[in-house]
Amino acid sequence: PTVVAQTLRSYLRPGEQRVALPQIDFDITAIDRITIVACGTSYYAGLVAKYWFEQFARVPVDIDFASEFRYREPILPKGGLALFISQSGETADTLAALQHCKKQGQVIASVVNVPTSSMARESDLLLPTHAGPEIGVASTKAFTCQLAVLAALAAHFAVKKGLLNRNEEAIIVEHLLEAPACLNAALDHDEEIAEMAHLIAPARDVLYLGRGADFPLALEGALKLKEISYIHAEGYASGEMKHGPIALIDDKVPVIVLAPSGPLFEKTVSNMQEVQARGGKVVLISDKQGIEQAGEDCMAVIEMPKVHPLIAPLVYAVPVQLLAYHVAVAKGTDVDQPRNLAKSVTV
Ligand code: F1P
Repeated sequence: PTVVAQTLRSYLRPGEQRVALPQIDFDITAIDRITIVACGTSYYAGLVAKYWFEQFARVPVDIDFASEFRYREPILPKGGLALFISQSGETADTLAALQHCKKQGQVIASVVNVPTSSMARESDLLLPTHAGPEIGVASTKAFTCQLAVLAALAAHFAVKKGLLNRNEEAIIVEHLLEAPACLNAALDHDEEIAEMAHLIAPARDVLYLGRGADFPLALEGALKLKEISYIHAEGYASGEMKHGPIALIDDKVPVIVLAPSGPLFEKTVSNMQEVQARGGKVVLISDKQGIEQAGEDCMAVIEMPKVHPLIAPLVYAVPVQLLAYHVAVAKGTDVDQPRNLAKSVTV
């Protein structure tokens, strides 16, 4: 929460309730396509941002893993913005993709933890987080701080494009400033999640489901569990479950459902019912309203505060990170130094 608050403070002007980005020497309103490129957890932060840019700023977004992007022949629009996200700012695939886009005349923006990194130096627009170095290998606070920067950037685009008026901008800023307190409220569930971890630790496979901007959280939750507890996990868009993964469901596959209440909730409830009808054990992560509506037949529930959709991905990152952490502790794996993983993948 502290580093998310610091990050937000550097992109928002709380007194004036405005979004304030570093000086930009290009015309933001002329940008009609954004290409996001990143790896791992940073890629999932980018995928959340795709939803935000499209929803709030109505800018179409392409997104790709840097490890794919650099080996295909991507079609880049003239004058487009290429946005790179990286904790280290040194990931080889992401840096190579950045250099390719630069040669193609794209405006280069990067969201990095390290303002002196190679990616930072090559960018036209540097958007640092205030996450500081991660203690372990797996990216955690970098993710929530990246989301904080990207939410401010999406709001800035929307303001510049005239899609958010002064009042709407103030409301968005207010909600973003609530994020650190909501993250603290989410962290209060630490003990409860530690107990629940014993239900997940024996599993061989775990499925994570989410919709909209919370779908990338399902991917990130699955990645964190794989990275530090070595349990096979998959993240899916809730509505995609019936197109394949439903075949995996039985009483041995826990299904973690990330579903804040709201317009998409009903749909997710019917996906949960499909799981439960096949003996699947659901862990529902939702707010009070969602849990009252659909928590009854779940194996476990984790109650998040009710939050604005723009900050839900930041807040819901906490329970999925805590769950992965406690499952790893229950299994006795090395949380800070997971096998086979490098802090910065530079080859
Ligand atoms: C990307 C990344 C991390 C992951 C691990 C390996 O790094 O995939 O998300 O946690 O450390 O590298 P970065 O480009 O964000 O530094």
